[in-house]
Amino acid sequence: MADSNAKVVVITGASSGFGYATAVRFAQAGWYVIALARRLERLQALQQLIGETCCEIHQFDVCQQENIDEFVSNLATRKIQVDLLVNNAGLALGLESADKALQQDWQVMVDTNIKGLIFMTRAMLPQMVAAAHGHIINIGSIAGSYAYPGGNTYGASKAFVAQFSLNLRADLAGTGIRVTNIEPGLAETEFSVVRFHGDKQKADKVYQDVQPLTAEDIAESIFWSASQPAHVNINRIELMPVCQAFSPLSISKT
Ligand code: NDP
Ligand code: 8X3
Repeated sequence: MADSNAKVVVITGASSGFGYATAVRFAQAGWYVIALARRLERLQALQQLIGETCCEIHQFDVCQQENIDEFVSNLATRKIQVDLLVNNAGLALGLESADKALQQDWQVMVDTNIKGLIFMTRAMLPQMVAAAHGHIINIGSIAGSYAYPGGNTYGASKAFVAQFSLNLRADLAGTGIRVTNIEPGLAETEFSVVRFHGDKQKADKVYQDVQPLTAEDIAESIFWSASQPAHVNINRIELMPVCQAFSPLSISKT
């Protein structure tokens, strides 16, 4: 860490999409970025872009408790105090109805979006509570508030993130620690390629003839939430592209 006064942000899922853009945004503002993800070569490219003096990278799977434990103990050994944790790593898998969805896809979404996020939070919180300082920004989704066909377990996992964020606030009242849930709508990243198990053509169709949010839009909302004065807690931000709105409730006639 070149500048020992720099604020420190830990970002999960920093190899792509929102996480990558968030790393770039915070580095531009002089923060020290700790970028985590499974794809090391992507992290290396990020580190090359923003510079080794203001970014460190760790190959890291939020579903592996050993990775979480080793990471947190490494921070403690180096006496690195984290100002902000961005729990961004997550994914949707499949868009089939609940009777046809793959159980394995549901398992991975629960392990990543729910268990990865809560266990990372659980591991990082004691140092924040001890310092009476810190901020946790979770990446939820509009899918956590609005149901759509095929959203099933993905939407439910993001509803969990929304409620977990509120309950964290309840637990952390009086500690000085802030908690925010960012709930984006349609945004073009690798999200749909992952959702459709690598089918790029199918993924491209999602963003065809529309202007979705960008990863930079989300990074900006994360940065803005983190930049408020210490006495201000942004509870949640829901944002959508203008092209996206709500469907009427459906009524199936016999
Ligand atoms: P991307 O697929 O572009 O990025 C997802 C990131 O999560 C990647 O960096 C990936 O890295 C990481 N990741 C996935 N699984 C794990 C894991 N087990 N351990 C560590 N990192 C992991 O998608 P987005 O940027 O769009 O998604 C980021 C978050 O935003 C997700 O939580 C998603 O649900 C949410 N979201 C996305 C929306 C969208 O429309 N794009 C809208 C609303 C919310 P790697 O594979 O290298 O590990
Ligand atoms: C991603 C947004 O609407 O595709 O969380 O579920 S949506």
